[in-house]
Amino acid sequence: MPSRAEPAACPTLTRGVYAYDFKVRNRGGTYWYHTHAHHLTAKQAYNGLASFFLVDDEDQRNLAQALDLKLGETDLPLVIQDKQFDAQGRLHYQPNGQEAMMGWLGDVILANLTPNASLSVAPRTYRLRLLNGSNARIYRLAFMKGQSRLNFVVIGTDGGLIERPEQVSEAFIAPGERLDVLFDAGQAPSGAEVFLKSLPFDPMENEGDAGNMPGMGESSSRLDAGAEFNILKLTVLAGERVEAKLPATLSRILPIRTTGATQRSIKISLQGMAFMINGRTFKMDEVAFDVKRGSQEIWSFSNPKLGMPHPMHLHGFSFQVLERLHSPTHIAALARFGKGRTVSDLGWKDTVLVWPGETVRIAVDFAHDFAGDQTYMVHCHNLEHEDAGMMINYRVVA
Ligand SMILES: [Cu+2]
Repeated sequence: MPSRAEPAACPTLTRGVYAYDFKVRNRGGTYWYHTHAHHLTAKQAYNGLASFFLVDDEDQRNLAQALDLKLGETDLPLVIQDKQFDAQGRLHYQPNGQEAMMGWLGDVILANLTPNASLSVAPRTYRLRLLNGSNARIYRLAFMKGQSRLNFVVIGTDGGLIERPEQVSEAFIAPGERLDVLFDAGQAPSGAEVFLKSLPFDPMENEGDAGNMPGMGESSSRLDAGAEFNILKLTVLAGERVEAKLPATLSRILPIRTTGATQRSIKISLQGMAFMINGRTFKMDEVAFDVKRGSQEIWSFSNPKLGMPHPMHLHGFSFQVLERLHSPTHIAALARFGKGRTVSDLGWKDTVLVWPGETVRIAVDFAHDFAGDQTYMVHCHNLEHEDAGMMINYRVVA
């Protein structure tokens, strides 16, 4: 059971200890945890109150064995973040009106808290467990050798391994999302430098009036949303090439039963200077709607054309992305996986990026074995949006 220790006396801070004790029921996968103090989430997470939470299971162990992967050596959790630093090298976080509304962007890209990160790699396959731990920045990931894009293989998303390895040459990752990928460093000659980069893209942050509010200030970041930059440099070492034999299947994912599922519409809107969900802004003690425990629902997230992308995140339940409708061209171009879905939509998800003009349909199974009614949240994982109230409570009732 959680227990609370007496806070130690401190002149400026109240310090305390809280021992969490809970059963991990998640599938194996790359998870993370972070602060969730309302109105303080963005600042606290930005300042470092977040970390990985890796869960193992049989599928994960089979994969590690098949590809001879070792955590910390050839299986590398990698959190990607953007920060701003002041002249003294201290973390800077001071959103103006514009940044509080659009989200805070950094101009120094960090991979595992390291600027200009680099790694020497053997000519073999590596697993990179990518986490977008940024407050607001979206990345369009690719591996580049000079001007050529090298393929990589997506093996997992937010809630663990997907069904089979999927080879791609780029993928989007939004704040809160994870993308588990395999990269064969042996496809480049020894001595080659390969960059994990974010390719340029239209961030769609200035659709309509959003982002053009007069008198709210400019973004303080010297690196615009959608800009191109390096994240991690891989230098391929000499050595014998080891070619991985990828398993044909990684895991089994049973589709959530959707016949007879309740349909629910989750509408994003912009009112004044705040983004809202179903016309609401977060109130701690207000429940937006009830869901019947054990039921299946199809939620349709719709984002108006006038606005910006929002990574929508559910607490309590992983979900499956069923369909993307009315996607912008740069997303439609990656929709190789049926029903408008991209590789980032496969498997079990807890966060899904919804672009301006899009409707994204997800299936959720609200089965759980906790006693009584349970309240969970759905919110935007752009942390400035979340803090500004782009969050609602929903209750799963017995
Ligand atoms: Cu948002």
